[in-house]
Amino acid sequence: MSDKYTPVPDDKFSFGIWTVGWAAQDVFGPATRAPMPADRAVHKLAEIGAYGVNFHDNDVFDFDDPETVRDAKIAAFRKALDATGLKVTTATTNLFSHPIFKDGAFTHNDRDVRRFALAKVMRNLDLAAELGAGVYVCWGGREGAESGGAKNIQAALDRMKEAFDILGAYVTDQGYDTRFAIEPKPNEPRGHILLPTVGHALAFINELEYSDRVGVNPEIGHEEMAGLDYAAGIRQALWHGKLFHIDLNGQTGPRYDQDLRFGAGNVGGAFWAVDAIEEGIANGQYSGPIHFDFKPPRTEDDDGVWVAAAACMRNYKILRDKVHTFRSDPRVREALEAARVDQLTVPTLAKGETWASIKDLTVDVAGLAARGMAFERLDQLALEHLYGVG
Ligand SMILES: [Mn+2]
Repeated sequence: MSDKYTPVPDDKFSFGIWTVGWAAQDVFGPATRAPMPADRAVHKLAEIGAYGVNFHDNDVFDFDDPETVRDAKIAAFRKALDATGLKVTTATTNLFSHPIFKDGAFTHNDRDVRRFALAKVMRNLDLAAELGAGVYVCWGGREGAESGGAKNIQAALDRMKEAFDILGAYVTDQGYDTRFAIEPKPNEPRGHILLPTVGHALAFINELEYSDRVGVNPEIGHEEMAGLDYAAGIRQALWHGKLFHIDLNGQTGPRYDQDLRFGAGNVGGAFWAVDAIEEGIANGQYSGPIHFDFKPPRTEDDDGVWVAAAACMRNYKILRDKVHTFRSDPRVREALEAARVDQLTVPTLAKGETWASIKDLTVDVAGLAARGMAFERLDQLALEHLYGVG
């Protein structure tokens, strides 16, 4: 059955190979599903209407595969891409699974590990460029600590900057047009992770030598784990011109990283996230894929994996529809005006004015203080569109 919510490649939906490929091992028990070769994930994703994929080096080949095995697995991956027409939108490095990375990669206390980690990234940057990935995601999952004395945070930030400066020089020297997208997360697997939120990452990027090449990849679950509003994070990243990629999934408040399918969990948050992303696309500020980084729950078999993956795309299209009808509803336009939302785009000083123009200003304090903002009417209209009665 297909309807207007059936995904098509023009929707630019993409998935991490590791999402549908997750065998569902967790802290409390082993895998409940069989391992999935990358080429099978590519074929199945194409079948359900995806446009592209993102991969870690070790989603395609194992950490310790000999060269010949590595090459054969890359060839199978490439063959599946060619056969399906799926694009490689994004790539990334696994710097967190192998025990060598137990204290991180770019900020491991052991210098030998840091040097090895950078070599591993450079090698996969070559593959990413070969396969056409424009964005290279950097999730520093193990860059952090469980205890205060274990990590010199200032030195760790020096080393993190050094790593991005080295990688910026590498892609520049190779002539790649690669852009890096830092993915913030507050905790898990480490007790505290460096660059825990979009805001921390944006401030850090300002200190980098190749800062033009570095932006952010905000994930719904990660921001919500920190108790933050994802849509506001997306909008601030857009404001800085730094939204290079997005990781969509579902989360229910601050708890472990749930990685639910997109649209599950905080449904209202998902609505406003789509609103922010669609505005970024319409304004030409975001042109990347609509990317999903979720994990089919451990309860699901192979069928359940594809049900959940298809639902991510379907839910995005359903919410996109609802956002568009919300924004074009004349009652919403009236409500926005009543809430004076448009007035915020008017500069506080008029042309030619300075601070002196307002220093001795008097206003009707009681009158202004008494004016209601009419936000409840506006938000109720949003909810009614979301509930399907708008
Ligand atoms: Mn996550």
